[in-house]
This record gives sequence, structure tokens and C-alpha cells, in this order.
Amino acid sequence: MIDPNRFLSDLHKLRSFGASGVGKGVVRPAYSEPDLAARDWLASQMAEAGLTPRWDAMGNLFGLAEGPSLLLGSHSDSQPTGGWLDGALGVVAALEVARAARESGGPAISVVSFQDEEGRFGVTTGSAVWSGGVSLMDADQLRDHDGVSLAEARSLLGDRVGASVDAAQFTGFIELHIEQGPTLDTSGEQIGVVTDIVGIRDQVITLSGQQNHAGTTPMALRRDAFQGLSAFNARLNDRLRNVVTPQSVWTIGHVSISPNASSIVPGQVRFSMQWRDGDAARLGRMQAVIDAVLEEVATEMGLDVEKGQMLGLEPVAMDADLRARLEAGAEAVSPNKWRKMPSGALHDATNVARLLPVAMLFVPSINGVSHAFEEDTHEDDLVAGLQVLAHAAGVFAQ
Ligand code: HGY
Ligand code: MN
Ligand code: MN
Repeated sequence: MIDPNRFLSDLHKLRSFGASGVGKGVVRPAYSEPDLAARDWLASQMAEAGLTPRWDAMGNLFGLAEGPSLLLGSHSDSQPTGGWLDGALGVVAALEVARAARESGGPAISVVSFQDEEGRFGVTTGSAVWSGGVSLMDADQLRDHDGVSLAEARSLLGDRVGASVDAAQFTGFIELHIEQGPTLDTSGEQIGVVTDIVGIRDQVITLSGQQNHAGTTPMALRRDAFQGLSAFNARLNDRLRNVVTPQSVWTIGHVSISPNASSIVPGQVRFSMQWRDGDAARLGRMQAVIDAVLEEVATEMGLDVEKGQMLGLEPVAMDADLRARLEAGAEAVSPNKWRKMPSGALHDATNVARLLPVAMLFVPSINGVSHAFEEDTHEDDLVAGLQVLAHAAGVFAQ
């Protein structure tokens, strides 16, 4: 039988790995010491639940049921400063549903915690490699913002790594997640059944000018990389208006200025340029605007442009049958308090859709906050999400 208290207690236990000390926040990026400790704990819980724990070469952790099974899960790594539920909720709920299913002789349920969903090295890296979207060899070349390669980080897995996990044993994949936006919190609804997940493009761009003295270099003669980024950002916001909808988003979230000193005209700026939309063609049109504005600013300001590898995922629709099971579960658990909605955040489900039918459900995020220590969800909403997941998996709550 689904046990909400056991589920909530496990969720708090997982939060203790990398607890930030600020609110309920966590600092548990992929391959960090708390991430691996959390995965070791999860593996022990899987084994206790009668599942066979298996780590693949990426550090994706599976808890395998025997024979064909439905796969449930999400990810247990966090953003560099993240919330306690992003990913963790889906993993712990999966564990509870699998455990309850075994206790009641119910359907076979396997569990997964994918690695590096939060993109320390790319975009949803663990599930991208597992699903064949990116080869392990190519992924190993990716570096985080501190210059550490994925290959170096993976070596920390040591002898945990076992054989690869064949997706043919799974009949489908369902991921429970927090919404991470304001829709359900604002409407007072409890469950969102996801229709589609947006697509993304993500690229690191470097602008290089001339490092120089901040007191003696006349403004007109400067090739200031930071001024280049500043002009690029302002112009981009203006020019993208011609091609975007209110659902399109773009973010410069990581910037590193060199040499980052008060009395030096910055010679170089390296920044992340990320954009998302539900329409693949529009992602392309946004890219054309970004490239054009970059070129324009670089020419005007005498800067060189270097673009890193373009990472991306296409928008995907959820599987109709699994979605219908979630909708039936939502109506049973939260009658008239659920909706169908798209996902503006990315999820491992996007990658898994290459291999299996996938579906997702959301519970509300208080004040729509996520990727921040303040991230939280009311307990009754967490439990409602667990119950809908169990319902869709054919494991009925009492
Ligand atoms: O960035 C995202 O949408 C996800 O949380 N990785
Ligand atoms: Mn997530
Ligand atoms: Mn996230």
C-alpha cells in the first residue's frame, strides 16, 4: 500500500544530502560528494525494496524489477544552488510506488535516477547518453564552467559502474515533477498532466576584445568585451520581439568576465546563451536573430566571436495512452483540480521518448519558484502527485 509518511520521510532524508542550510535548499550537483552519497543511499533503498540496483557508465542509477516493467523516476542531482524537490520528488515517489507494488504483489515497477539532468556538463546529460542522443565519447569531451571534463567527473563513480541497462525491458516511462512555474499555484489546482515538453538550444559564446588600462584608454578606442555583451543583450531583447511568443524564453545565466578587475578594460567575456520554445522552427528563427545581433555588435565594437558546441533538444509530445492514465488518476485523486499543460522546463522524459512511450505530471510550486533554495510544495500536493502516479502505474492508493 502507498505510504505517504514513508514517502515524505524518504524525501526529507534525500534532502539531507547536500542540504544548504538555507531553507530547504540543496547543493548536490552531478558527481559531487553529496550527489554520490545520495545515490549510494538510493541504491540501498532500491535493494531493500527488492529491486536490483544498477549504475551505468554515466552514473544513471536504476532499480530494476524482474521481467518487463514500467519505469518511473527522474533525477537526484541539483542545480549549483537548487531546491529540494526538483528531480528528487520523482525519484522518491517512484521508489514508494515500486515498493508498494512489490508489497501488494502488484505490477512490476522499476526506478531510475538519471545523472546530470541539471546540465553541469550539457543538457540532461545522463538520459541523453542513455537514450543514444549523445555518444558517451562525445559527452566525455564536455566541460563544466570550471573546466572539469565529464570524463574526469565520471571517474569518481569508481567500481559502482555495471553493465549498461537495456531499455527493451521497460514498457514506458512516467516522471512526476514539480511544475517549477506559477500556473498551478495561481489557479489553485493540484495536478498538471503534461501535454508537451519545450525544446531548447544552449551554447557558450566568447567575445574577445583588447584588455587595457581603465584610466588611460579613451572610450572611443576601447574594445571592451563586457560592453559588447551589454550591447548584445539589450539589442537581442529588442530584436527577438519580432519572432517570439509570450511562451518563448531566453537566458544569459552564466557570465565570466576576464580578468574581472576594477581597473582593467575587460578583454574577454564568456557567457551561456540559452533559449527555449515549444516550436522547433521558432527555435531556429531565434537562433538566426541571435547570430545576426552577435555579428552586428562584434563588427561595430571590434570584437571577435567564438561559439561553442550547440547543445539542444527538440520539443516532444507525451504518449497518448500514458497521458490518459494520468488524466484518469488526476480525476480520481483531485477531481476538477487538475489541468493539461505544457512543460517549459526540460526533463529526462524528453530523452527517454527516443526509446519508450513517456508521460509526465506536475504538482504546484509555491509562488512558482524553482532552481532556488526557496523552492517548495505543500505536503498535500506532494502526496496527491504520488497518488496520481501510483494510479497511473496501476498501484492503487488506499
Ligand atoms: O533547466 C531545466 O529545465 C531543467 O531543470 N534541467
Ligand atoms: Mn528537474
Ligand atoms: Mn531543474
